[in-house]
Amino acid sequence: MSRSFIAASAQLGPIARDEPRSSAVDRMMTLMREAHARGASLVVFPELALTTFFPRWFLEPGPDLDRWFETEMPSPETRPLFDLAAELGIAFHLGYAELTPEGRYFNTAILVDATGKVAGKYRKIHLPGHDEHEPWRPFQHLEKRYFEKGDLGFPTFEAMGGTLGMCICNDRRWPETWRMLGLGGAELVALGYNTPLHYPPAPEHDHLQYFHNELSIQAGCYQNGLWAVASAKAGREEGCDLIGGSVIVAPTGEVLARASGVGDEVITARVDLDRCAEIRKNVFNFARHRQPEEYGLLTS
Ligand code: CDV
Repeated sequence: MSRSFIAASAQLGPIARDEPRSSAVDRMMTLMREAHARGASLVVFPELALTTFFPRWFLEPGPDLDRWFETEMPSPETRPLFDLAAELGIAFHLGYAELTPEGRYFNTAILVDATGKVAGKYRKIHLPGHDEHEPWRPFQHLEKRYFEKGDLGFPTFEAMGGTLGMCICNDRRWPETWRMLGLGGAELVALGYNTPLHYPPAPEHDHLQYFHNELSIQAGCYQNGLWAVASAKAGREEGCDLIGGSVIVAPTGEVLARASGVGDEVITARVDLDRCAEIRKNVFNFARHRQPEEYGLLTS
């Protein structure tokens, strides 16, 4: 497979609380068709892309919570997306809430290859927010309550003629995420996010939300010599504004494509995985220049 291809980020606008998965899947199929028509062979959908961002509400354990989770993938509701991917010959990345047969809850993303088969899975490691109801907040962020820390590490996968990795939303702010993926050989990182415009514990930073999104992704790409395709769930969702700003970033840290609005939107850019070497053979040649014996504090 060619190491040079067109990648798409498929940003989603808001998903209503009562919007069925079939509607979100229909919207994603429309975006997948558009990405394909624009020549893309990979399309990246956001974090928790099948439903509204439910961690903004305090929910009792049991059916009120479990209804937001997928117990199989594909399921009857998501199967059409997999079938369309196979028909078009396009790979995709999808974020969703996963409830395992053992009763474990994860914030998960999968990479599905161009034949519609799951080629890789990642479970979110950096879970933001809080684990108790905090009534002072205008909306909750209960990821720490509803999800267990991912148990798969930061795996990388052979796909798209190269090596791909994934991370999810808050993970993108942590240099450790990118370095683990870079050390694992990732040449492209797919990621989705739901980032509220208002951050209740530090509202003085609200105006920096778009900047911090790009800063984190651009730094991750440059410092590890890899590509990123980052996709937002955006817009006013159940009264909560989520940033857009989906981007495709090159290993040089340059933004090659950026979403312009906060609705459903496809952006594309040509990705050449061989361009990772521009950085990896030079300033960030890990084997030559890293000094891991000096980094003990990072894991102690
Ligand atoms: N879904 C997220 O992980 N959101 C966080 C917010 C809460 C800061 C983020 O890092 O964008």
